[in-house]
Amino acid sequence: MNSNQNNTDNQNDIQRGLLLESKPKTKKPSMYNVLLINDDYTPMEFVVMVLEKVFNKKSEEATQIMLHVHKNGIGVCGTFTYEVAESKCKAVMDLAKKNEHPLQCTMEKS
Ligand code: TYC
Repeated sequence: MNSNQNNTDNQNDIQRGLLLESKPKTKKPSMYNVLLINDDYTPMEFVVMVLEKVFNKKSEEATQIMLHVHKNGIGVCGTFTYEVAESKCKAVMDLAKKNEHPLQCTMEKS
């Protein structure tokens, strides 16, 4: 088969939607750290509760993360895709607001 014929076949396949991607799209999504910020007023038990409820941490790990934030001023509570990180941040801020604590949560590209 000459190259002209081959080309025509490809064009026909494209028109009929038959050609497969030569490279399958396997792009990984960007990931985002969700960070808790320390403050002087939010009770330690409340922060631990938030880490258990929002980030599904067991009480031992939740306590470790809370103490890390308490000592260092900031700490990572988890790494997620953009939409999940955004929703976790919102859940933390909603709980803090509802309970009148100044707890702050933010996210950064990991
Ligand atoms: N520093 C707070 C206290 O002494 C506890 C705390 C920890 C607050 C982590 C916020 O993200 C935080 N009660």
